[in-house]
Amino acid sequence: MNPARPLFISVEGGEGVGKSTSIATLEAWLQRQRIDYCLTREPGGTPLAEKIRDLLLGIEDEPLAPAAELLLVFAARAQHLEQVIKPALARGEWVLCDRFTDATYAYQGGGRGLPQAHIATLEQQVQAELRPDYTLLLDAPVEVGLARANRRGELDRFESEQREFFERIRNCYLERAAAEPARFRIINTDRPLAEIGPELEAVMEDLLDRQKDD
Ligand code: Z5A
Repeated sequence: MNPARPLFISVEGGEGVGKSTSIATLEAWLQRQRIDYCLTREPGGTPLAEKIRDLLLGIEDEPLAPAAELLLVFAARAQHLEQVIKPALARGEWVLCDRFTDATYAYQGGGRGLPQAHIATLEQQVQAELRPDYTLLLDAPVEVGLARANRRGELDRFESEQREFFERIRNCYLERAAAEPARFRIINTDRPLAEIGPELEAVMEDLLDRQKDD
């Protein structure tokens, strides 16, 4: 049962910051609170959007033009919004989304160097006024995240980029968080997991309290 307006929460960060690990903690917290929720991810979240994800992450002989990459990301998002996110919110469920449009600003904007204004135009066309209520930005130095990601084995098309690409992504995320402090919560994940879990839970308690006060 959800007490009030459902929250749309995105989880963001660069490579190997521990998103998957943290999302498991967040999901367990939602279950303990008996909050109805929808856990989903981008790119992906529907069968068609998952096919677009495969195109985006797979390594092919033909290089993917940055503009094509951007449009594919938003094509997947348009589908995901209509099929999953908006219906879940309409049912009163919280939405916990593993990456959303901040990732586009960070990867296609910061990483690939596409103009932020192009991204903002697509964001407005595809999402209208819909934005996450809160965004948890998991942050760790690039070398820490890359070392963790490398330990996982085979790298996808993004993970195969050079270190500078990931530095630009991290800087873009941190700039966006500084520009919108009411929406972002930054969690330092360059720490033992045992310290990160309680902080994530404290953040969620705070968001729940704020929602009840709305
Ligand atoms: N992308 C884009 O370009 N534009 C967009 O608009 C969107 C996405 C939405 C897929 O994302 C790609 O899509 C992504 C950007 C692009 N780039 N890539 N690749 P993804 O989220 O599916 O992929 P990912 O970034 O690789 O996330 P991941 O697989 O979920 O990894 P992670 O969450 O960053 O890390 P993890 O799996 O939780 O942890 C990595 C390892 O570190 C693992 O072995 C853990 O046990 C370990 N770990 C985690 N935390 C710790 C701590 N604190 N200490 C020690 N070890 C730890």
